[in-house]
Amino acid sequence: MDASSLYQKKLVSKEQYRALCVGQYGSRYFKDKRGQEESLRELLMLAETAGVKTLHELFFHHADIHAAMFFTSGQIERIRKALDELGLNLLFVDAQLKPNQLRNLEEELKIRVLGRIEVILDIFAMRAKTREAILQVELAQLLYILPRLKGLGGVLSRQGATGAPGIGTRGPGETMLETDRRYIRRRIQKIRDDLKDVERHRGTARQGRNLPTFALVGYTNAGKSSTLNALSSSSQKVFAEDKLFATLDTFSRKIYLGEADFRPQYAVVTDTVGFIRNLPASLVAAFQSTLAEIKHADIVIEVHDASSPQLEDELQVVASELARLGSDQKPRILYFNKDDLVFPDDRKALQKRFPDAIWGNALSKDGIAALRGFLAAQNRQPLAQPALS
Ligand SMILES: Nc1nc2c(ncn2[C@@H]2O[C@H](COP(=O)(O)OP(=O)(O)OP(=O)(O)O)[C@@H](O)[C@H]2O)c(=O)[nH]1
Ligand SMILES: [Mg+2]
Repeated sequence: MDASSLYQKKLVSKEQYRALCVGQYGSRYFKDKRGQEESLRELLMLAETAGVKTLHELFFHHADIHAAMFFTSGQIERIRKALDELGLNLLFVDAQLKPNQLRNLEEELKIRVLGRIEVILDIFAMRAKTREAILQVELAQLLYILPRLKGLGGVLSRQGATGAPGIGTRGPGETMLETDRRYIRRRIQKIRDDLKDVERHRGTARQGRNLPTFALVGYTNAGKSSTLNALSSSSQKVFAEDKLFATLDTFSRKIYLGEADFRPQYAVVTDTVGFIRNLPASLVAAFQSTLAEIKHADIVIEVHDASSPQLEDELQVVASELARLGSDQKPRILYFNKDDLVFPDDRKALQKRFPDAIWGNALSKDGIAALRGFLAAQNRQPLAQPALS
C-alpha cells in the first residue's frame, strides 16, 4: 500500500455518510456573509459530487479563528447538538483547517471532519482515470500530506504504508516521521519525473501537428468539455457531467473550422481541468502537466457559465489562475456558455460590459457556429494581444 492509497482510504466517501456543513464568516476568511454563502453552496456541490448527502447547514459569525479547535466552545456545542438531533456522522467545514484542528475536532466530536481541500482531494481521487490524472492526483495528495505529517501523528509509519523496512533496519535514531518524509519526497520526485515524460511526449505530438491551438479554460462546470463536444463533429465525445471536476486532464481534438480559399481549415482545441476558488498553490502546481497545455496554446478560449450566480467570482478566479500560470498576456476570447439559462436583463448587462464576448449554448449548439467562425478568423489573422483586460 502506498501513501496515496492510504490517504484515499482515509477520505473516500461512503454513502452511509450523512453530513453537516458548516460555514464561517469573519475577518480571516470571508468578509461578508454573501461570499461565505456562495462558497458553502459550492462545498455542498463538492460534497454531492463526492457522493455524500448533506442534511443540515450551519453558519457562524466569527471574528477570529480558535487556534486549537477552529470553532469556539459555544459553536462546538451547537454543532454537537445538530449532529445528535439529526444523527449525522460527518462534518464538512468550509475552510482550510490545520491538521491539529482537524484532529482535535475529530476527537472532540467523535466523527470524521473534512475541510474544503480534503473534499476536493477526495473528488480528485475518485475522478482520476487516465495515467496522467492519476499521477497528478497522487502528487496533489502527497504535497498535501507532506507538511501535515506531524499533525497526522506518523500515520503512514504506524500502518506500515511506506513499505519501509521494519524496526531495526532503519538508520540509528531515525524517527518514523523522518522515514515517512523521506519516502514521500522520493515518491514526489518520481511522479514529477514521470509527469515530465508525459509532458515531453505531448510536446512532441504538438510539434508534429503544426496547427493553431486553442485551449478551453474556465471554472469547473462552466461547460468546457461540452463546448469541445459541440465544436467537434466526431462521434467520440469527451466526458461532461453536472458535477465538479469531471475533467482532470487535457484532451485535444482536431476541429474543422470551415474552408478558406477552397482549402479546409483545421485547428486543435484542447479541453482542460477546471479552476475553483481557494485552491492552494501546491494543489494547482500538481496539475502543472495538464495546465502546461494552456501555456502552449496560441489562443485561450475563456469559457464561463453565463447563468452562474457566482459569475463575478468566477471571472476573477479564472483571471488570477491564468496570471498564476503566466498566461494572462495570451490572446484570449471570452465565451459565455449556457446562454439558455441566462435572464435577459443579466445578459444585456454582460453584453454591455463585454461587447466582444461570444455567446452560446453547448447543448443546443446555438452560437457554436459563431465560435467556430471566430476561431477560423483568428486562424487567418491571430489576435495581437488579449481581447480583454
Ligand atoms: N443548460 C445548459 N447546460 C450546459 C451547457 N453546457 C454545458 N452544460 C451542462 O453543464 C454541466 C457541466 O458541463 P461540462 O462540459 O462537464 O463542464 P466542464 O467545464 O467541462 O466541467 P469540469 O470538467 O468539471 O471542469 C453538464 O451537465 C452539461 O450538460 C449549456 O450551454 N446549457
Ligand atoms: Mg470538463
